[in-house]
This record gives sequence, C-alpha cells and structure tokens, in this order.
Amino acid sequence: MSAPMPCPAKTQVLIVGGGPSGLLLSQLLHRAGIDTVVLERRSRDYVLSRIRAGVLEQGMVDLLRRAGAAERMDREGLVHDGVEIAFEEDRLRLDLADLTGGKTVMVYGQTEVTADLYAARDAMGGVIVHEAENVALHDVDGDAPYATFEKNGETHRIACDFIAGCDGFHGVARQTIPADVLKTFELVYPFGWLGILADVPPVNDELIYACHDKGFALCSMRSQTRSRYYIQCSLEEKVEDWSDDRFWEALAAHLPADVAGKLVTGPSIEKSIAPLRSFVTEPMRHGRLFLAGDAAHIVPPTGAKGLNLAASDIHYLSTGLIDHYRGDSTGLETYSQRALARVWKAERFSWWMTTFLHRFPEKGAFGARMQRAEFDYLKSSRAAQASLAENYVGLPY
Ligand code: RFL
Ligand code: PHB
Repeated sequence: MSAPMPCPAKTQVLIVGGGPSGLLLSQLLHRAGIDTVVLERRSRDYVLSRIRAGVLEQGMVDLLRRAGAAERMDREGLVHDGVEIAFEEDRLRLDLADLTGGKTVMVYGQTEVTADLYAARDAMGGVIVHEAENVALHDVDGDAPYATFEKNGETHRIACDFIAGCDGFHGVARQTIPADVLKTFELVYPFGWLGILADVPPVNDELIYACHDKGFALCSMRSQTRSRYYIQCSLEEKVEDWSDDRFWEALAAHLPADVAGKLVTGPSIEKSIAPLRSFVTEPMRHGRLFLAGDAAHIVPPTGAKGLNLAASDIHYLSTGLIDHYRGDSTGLETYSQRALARVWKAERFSWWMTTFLHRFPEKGAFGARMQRAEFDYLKSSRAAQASLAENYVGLPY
C-alpha cells in the first residue's frame, strides 16, 4: 500500500465515499486528466471487509476495463451464460446468452472489485483520505462549493468545482440537499435476507433463485470453492440465533430436494442479515452536487442490480464531467434525467423479481397462485424468458 498522500486545498471533483461508486469515478476521471480527492469515513480494511454484491453486468465489466481495473476480474471472474429459477420442486434454466443474443454476466465479488479499484488508485497516486470524519458540504448550489472534514482532530477544507455524493444510503450528500427540492419514493419489504459465505463448492455451477413454500432462497458463489447463500428471513431475526447448522438445515428446506441433496456444508466465514428496500431520490443533482449509486437509490438484491446501477450512474457522471472539462456541458446538465431513466427500469425489475419469488404471507392463497402462474408462464413463454434475461444481463446504458 502506498504512503498516505497529503490532502490538497483544492481539487476539481471532490468525491464523498470510497465504495465502488466513488473509487470507479475517481479512477475514470483521473485517467481523463481530471483531479479528484476521495473522502471516506471508514478505514480501508473496514470497506474491504463488507461482503455484498456478486454479479456484474456486461456494462460494469466494460467500465472496469475502461478504468484499467479489470485484469484480475478477467482472470478470476466466472462468466455465466445461464441462471436458474426454481419454484417448489420445479426448475427452469434461462439460457441468458441464447435469449439475449450472446450477453452474459460475470460472477465476481464486490469486495474484489473494490480491492482492485483501490490497487488501481494507488498505482496512479490517487488521493483517498480514509477516516475522514464529519464531512460537511457547503455552497453546493453556488459557484464555489467546498467540503470540510476532520481527520486526526484537525479540521480540513477542500475547494472544488463539483462534488460527487457516492457515500451510500446513510451518507451525508443526499441529506445536504434541501428537503423541499428532494422527492423520495420508498417501499420497505416485510422481510430481509440472511446470508452466509463459506469455503465450500457451490451446489450448482450457475446461480439458483428459488421460491419455496418456506420462502425465498438464493444459491450464489464467489469462486469454484467459495459459496454465498441467502434465505428469506423475518425482520425480527437476530444473526446470533443462527448457528451454521441451523442455517444449512433451513437452506436445504428452501430448495428443491434434488438441489438440497447436493449441498456441501461447512463453517461460515461471514453471516449477516440485510433488510430489503426499494428507494429512489429525484433529482440526482442539486447545483454542483451530483448523487450516484446507493446515495441516490436502493434496490432489493433479488435482481443483482444495486452495484450495477451504481456503475451506470458513474458511466453517465464520468462522461458528463469529462465532456464538461472539454467544453461540452450537455451530459452533465442531463445527468439526473439520463441516470433516473435507467434507475427506474432497474427498480421495476428488482421489485418484480422480489414480488415473484418471496413469500408474502399477507397476500394469502391468491398471491401464492399468482406466483405459481408467473412461473408457469415463464416456463412456457420464450418472450417472458427473454424479458427476464434482458433485464438480468443489464439494460443498455
Ligand atoms: P457503498 O458501497 O455503500 O459505499 C459508500 C461509501 O461511502 C462511505 N460513507 C462516507 N464517507 C464519507 N463521509 C460520510 N458521511 C460517509 N457516509 C458513508 C461508506 O463508508 C462507503 O464506503 O455505496 P456505492 O459505492 O454506491 O455502492 C453500492 C453497492 O455497494 C450496492 O448497491 C450493492 O452492494 C448492492 N448489492 C448488490 N448489487 C448488485 O449489483 N449485485 C448484487 O449481487 C448485489 N448483492 C447487494 C447485494 C447489497 C447487499 N447488502 C448487504 C446491502 C447483496 C447484499 C446482501
Ligand atoms: C451474491 O452473490 O451476493 C448475490 C448474487 C445475486 C443476487 C444477489 C446477491 O441477486
């Protein structure tokens, strides 16, 4: 790891948040000759200990290549050209490549993406200030915005042309925008996902999204020897109450018998519960402040869209900023509309996948029959399969 860089008093684009959105933006701008400073509240070790997304769309893969941060992903990532949906004891394989004219997804963990982006930033001497406390954004709707923050007990101030709010759902950037400017749209689901990571071979060589009488389950992976599994759980559940044995038993009960029979179990490396939410903020820009990624929107993880949406935001924002510094501000002016058009489509898909595959006890027997009909329709209709597949591999930027 390189020595910490001194923090300059001025930069062109100040980026709040050193997660995948902020790091990718910083890397793409730096490669285009634009200066950035990234302010991250946590330590690098903490950021790299978060286990999150696992499926990258082609658009994100291309963006990582453009950022010069794709070498390890291209070597170690698993290209998947299919995905399975299981409904009770039935299974349906969607041939993604066949249904979409050759498109695939890349199975490669967000933790690895973030580590690769840190390595790429270090190699270019990128400025990332970790453990930046009490970040505050000032004059974002004027011509001379700036940020203040504290580090090691000292207060710092950085002037900039633009601020990118890449600081996630609980960050400060969105909260800086006056309440009468922001419109928010939210749906909170009455359940969460309990997930574990374990060094055991995956039960299947492709992902399985399973809807069962007991609830939803997902069989995913990080490599040929590392599996990631989730089951739907009540929001009252506490992770401490879930021993590994209890998890494996519950997972098996959520899967078709032939899949459950092949499960290889072992000690977990990580175990956590995540609530499910759909959330969108409009607009994604206020003056010289631009929101991107989870700072602006959240999707339930069922469609694997959260990280990928962050990447498409960064595509629109980085090209807008690069064009601006070259004399054309159209892309920057239209950032919010262009990003939101894609965000809402991904929100729709994630909401639909969640509604289709989870157990909603309050929807009763009619709701359960609708889910069965959805699966039967999917099984019988190439058009329905193509629609799911084109959304799963990612709509065009
Ligand atoms: P992040 O990753 O939350 O990073 C934001 C960063 O900002 C920092 N921060 C601050 N820094 C300075 N000052 C402040 N005041 C700050 N407040 C916060 C934070 O410490 C953090 O480092 O947002 P970003 O970069 O927009 O990235 C978004 C993705 O992390 C997220 O959408 C995905 O993880 C969602 N997601 C998935 N997305 C996919 O595309 N495919 C998947 O398969 C997928 N699976 C998942 C997921 C999310 C999950 N959880 C736990 C929420 C599975 C799960 C279980
Ligand atoms: C994951 O591997 O963590 C994962 C995969 C697909 C999803 C959500 C999470 O839809």
